Amino acid sequence: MNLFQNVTVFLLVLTGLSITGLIYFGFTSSSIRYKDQNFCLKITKENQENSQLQSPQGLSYKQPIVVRQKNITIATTVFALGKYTQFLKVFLESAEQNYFVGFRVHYYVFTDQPELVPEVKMGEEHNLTVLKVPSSNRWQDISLSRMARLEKLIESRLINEADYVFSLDVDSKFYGHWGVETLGRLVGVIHPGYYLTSREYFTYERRPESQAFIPYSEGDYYYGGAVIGGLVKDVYRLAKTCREQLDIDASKSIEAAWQEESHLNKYFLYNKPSKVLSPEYLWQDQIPHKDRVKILRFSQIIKNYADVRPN
Ligand code: UD2
Repeated sequence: MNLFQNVTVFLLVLTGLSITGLIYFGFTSSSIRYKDQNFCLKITKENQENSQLQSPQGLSYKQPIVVRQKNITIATTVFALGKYTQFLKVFLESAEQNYFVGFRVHYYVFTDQPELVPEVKMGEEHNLTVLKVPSSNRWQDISLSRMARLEKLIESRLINEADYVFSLDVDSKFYGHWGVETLGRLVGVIHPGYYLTSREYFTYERRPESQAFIPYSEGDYYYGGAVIGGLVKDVYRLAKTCREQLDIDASKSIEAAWQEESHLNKYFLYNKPSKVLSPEYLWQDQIPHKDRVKILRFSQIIKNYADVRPN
């Protein structure tokens, strides 16, 4: 064999070995893949066999209902004494368009002149009870006596008659929907005049002699006294505590800067509301709202204090 023949033989042997090697590796790697697949298939099959998600017989049950109205009663107290009876018609008529429509609502109207409570057509499952109370010649007394009256009403009736309770100012109008989104254990609303204000400018009671005292370095929000709400037992605790604090102040001849609203703010500082409503839920007609709140829901109507208050 010459050199040329030797090289040819060598190359043929090398090619043969390479092909054999490739076939071998190809086979073994595909068999590994196959084994892997086999393993995976086995796992999947076992999973499927053990799966709780499979129901070969099918699942037979009623289609769930997305929206189900809660079977609840919302008591709503409103005070209209003296000339404030004139606000009842607009308050009630606008409430009937917007306020918990489709839910059971029971209004309790406290007034010194039951004969002036207007006839307003109530929606389905909406009722109104008029409760006569003595007149008062100081508006401050009317405003702050609401806590004591709310406390008594809850004790005597609401504890058995309602799930939630709201106490609302009567000199107001509903402009938009007010529904279950406002419900919570304890509900407060941010006063429309103070939602951009830093706490040292809040009109909290600043005299340490008053039970409503809040120092300048404390406070979350300035809450409006026009809207208080929540579960009956939580509002009861609030009304009872504020009434007790008001009594202590009265025994010391101190009246907080904003009557029961000051005590409410003190209460909310230590007993945080579980839900804080935005000023959409308590605006004032005299403040332009377009650039500030998207939806106006409840707003104080413009009134001349000198004309409507007894003092
Ligand atoms: C603020 C509060 C109010 C209350 C008051 C305390 C807001 C928007 N308003 O409103 O809730 O805390 O300060 O001083 O947060 N009322 C009568 N007859 C009267 C006087 C008052 O029925 O002669 C009742 C009525 O339900 C009225 C409520 O008391 O809505 C509050 O009195 P207000 O509206 O005169 O008090 P105001 O506007 O200073």
